[in-house]
Amino acid sequence: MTTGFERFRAAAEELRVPVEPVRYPAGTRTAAEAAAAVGCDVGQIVKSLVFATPTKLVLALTSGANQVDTDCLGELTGEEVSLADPETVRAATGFAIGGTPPFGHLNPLPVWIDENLLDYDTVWAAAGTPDSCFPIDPTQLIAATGATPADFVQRQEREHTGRWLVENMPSGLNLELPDRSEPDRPVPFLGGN
Ligand code: 5CA
Repeated sequence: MTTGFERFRAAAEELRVPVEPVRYPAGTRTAAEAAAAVGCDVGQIVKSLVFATPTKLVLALTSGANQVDTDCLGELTGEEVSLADPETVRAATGFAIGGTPPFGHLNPLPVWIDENLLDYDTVWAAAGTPDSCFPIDPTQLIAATGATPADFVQRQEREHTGRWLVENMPSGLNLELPDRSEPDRPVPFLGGN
């Protein structure tokens, strides 16, 4: 029996998408595991998530740093969406959850891609098994999948404090952090809430 790894490689070849999948014995089942194995930012990991609407399935390629906002994805698809169950994912894509690649599926699905993935030169996606990934330029990933870039992820909670602002300033600004023993205070000029 062929493995998901071999089936993905064959499918990519058929689609003429050059890929170089790598196996990681430590496992890449989750985005966090994949990022640790590859040695990259978790935001660079592509989660290939299948969602079901009442009439169809869609694929949401989502940064490992983000969670899908199903209301946003529902607006994009025009119907309510929910995460597909594991049997549906396998039947539609030919691959199991944890190893589902972004393309090379049995039945190609409409694809949306989290625009945050475009911030990176290289992203890493599952290569058909929960112990493999392959690197790809996100623009090539869009070409290979026909994905539409969009914003469908949950907003990150932001701490509106002086410390958050200072820690996230471009380093060139050379601001000094306040003494860590001082409590953080809201920044008045933001009109803090
Ligand atoms: N190999 C990794 C990194 S590429 C991977 O495939 N990650 S993933 O995010 O695309 O696949 C795991 C995802 O499958 C989880 O984030 C979760 O959204 C989904 N999942 C896990 N268990 C279930 C389940 N029982 N039913 C539906 N979806 C599930």
